[in-house]
Amino acid sequence: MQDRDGFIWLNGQWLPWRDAKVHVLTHTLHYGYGCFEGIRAYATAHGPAIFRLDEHLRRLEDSAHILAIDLPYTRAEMAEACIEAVRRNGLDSAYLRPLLFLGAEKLGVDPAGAASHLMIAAWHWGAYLGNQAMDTGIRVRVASYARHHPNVQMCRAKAISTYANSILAVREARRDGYDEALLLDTEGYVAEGSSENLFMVSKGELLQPETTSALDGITRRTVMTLAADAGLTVRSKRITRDELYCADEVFLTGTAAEITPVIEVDRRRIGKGEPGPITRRIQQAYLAAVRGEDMRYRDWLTPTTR
Ligand code: PPE
Repeated sequence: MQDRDGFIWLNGQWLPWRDAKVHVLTHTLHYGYGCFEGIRAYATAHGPAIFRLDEHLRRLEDSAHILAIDLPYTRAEMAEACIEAVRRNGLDSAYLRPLLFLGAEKLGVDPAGAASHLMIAAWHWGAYLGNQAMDTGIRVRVASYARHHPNVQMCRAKAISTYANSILAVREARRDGYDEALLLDTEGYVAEGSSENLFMVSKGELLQPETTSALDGITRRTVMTLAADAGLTVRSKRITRDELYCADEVFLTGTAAEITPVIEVDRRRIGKGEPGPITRRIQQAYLAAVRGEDMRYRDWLTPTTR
């Protein structure tokens, strides 16, 4: 990632890509305390546009608030930097990564005295789980690791430290020949994928886990709106793994993963073992919205062209 042309925004300055470095005694590097966002910009008929930028930046503010890390930039300043990151790097479509971290001013678990630093980078990132995944669907396994109990780590924050748990789970899944891991909460109910929220379809109804031990995903919220507008009912409830095995359809949602169909869970075929009709419908509606092809959702797009 480091050896590229382009520019990265760090603490209000545009640095050449290869010079955007931190010191080895950076607090967040040692203790994993910080938070971030993942945002996509899509090619539209009016040039590259960022999808739900304000919601993502608001969640970054919420994450910083939950972790009690000072975020020394306004939403308008961060939005401008995101727009400029797409523009300055000459991108048609992009993945944007703002990250708030604590610096090398001091070490020791208590971060008092370490300053906040914010970086924003943008680059081209294709299909998250591979080109085939969106089309033919993926195979997932339930992880042997549980997702955090809300008193261990608060999942509403998109905290860096959540991802050690995600990494353990995804490596276990890949080692065992699966594409992605699914984490249950500490009581055994479905929480989320290693980096996606989950939906299941049962008897024509869309069901999704409550987000006590999962990130309140923006793609998830988008899907709820798209589904409601398409006349589908969406309900949040506790979901057990056996309910999932018997679902008609399952799919994962995330900024990076977009709408990825799941065709197998723990070697049990889901539905007919191929992406189902409701999954396809949601996928098409999502892609039309992010590409600016559906006028009803144009407010979700921030143009990056002047
Ligand atoms: N849960 C987790 C744990 C998660 O990381 C993501 C996004 C979601 C749910 C979906 O949230 P949203 O993007 O707002 O719909 N994961 C980001 C990071 C992926 C990465 O590998 O890095 C993402 O999709 O951008």
